[in-house]
Amino acid sequence: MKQAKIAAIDVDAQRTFTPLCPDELPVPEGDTIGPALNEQATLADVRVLTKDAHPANAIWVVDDPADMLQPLPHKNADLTWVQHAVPGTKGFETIDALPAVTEYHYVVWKGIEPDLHPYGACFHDIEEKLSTGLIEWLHSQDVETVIVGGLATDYCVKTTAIQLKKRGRFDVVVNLAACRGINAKTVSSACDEMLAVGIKLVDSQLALSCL
Ligand code: VGL
Repeated sequence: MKQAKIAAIDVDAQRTFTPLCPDELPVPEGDTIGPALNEQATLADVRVLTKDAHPANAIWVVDDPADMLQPLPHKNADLTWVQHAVPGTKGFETIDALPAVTEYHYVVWKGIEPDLHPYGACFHDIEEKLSTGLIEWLHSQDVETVIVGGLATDYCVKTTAIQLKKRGRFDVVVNLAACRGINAKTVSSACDEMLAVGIKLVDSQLALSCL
């Protein structure tokens, strides 16, 4: 019989989402989650990294942060954001304490196309028609349980976790000790949305290791 495996997923744990990049999308304390991501990975058989990798001239880019979060008439780039996570810049780099990219078992680069700004790591598009291969790869590794951490709780962590649960049918645990969010209100509704689809939320390594 095949051994059911566990995967740990580090979602967008990049400097662009930390106070180290104040002109991008700084998430309070986003730079502090490296040790918690490493700890959760000790419980897993395979480790996955996802990274935003956006072109500087993407259609959703606005210069002024005051113009952010405006709806756009595009199915796969729904909101305006300031430029962030451009390959070759500091913001693209992973946060301190994480292993080199080549140490991961699988890596997903998200939002490379200028007219696609996905949040989840399982699909290149918001419409969820074009797979990144993540779900298929996890199935090929006999993964049944997925532990998710990263940035930001209320956007890419939430969407990735929900895709893994609904489209991959994995047991999904979001480790809030290894996540930080953009906004307390949207973090709270993200938690409600995740619980509503059967995702488990834990808030410490101890709780994670007791599951
Ligand atoms: C994210 C907002 C915009 C995230 C990415 O990684 O959570 N949030 N782009």
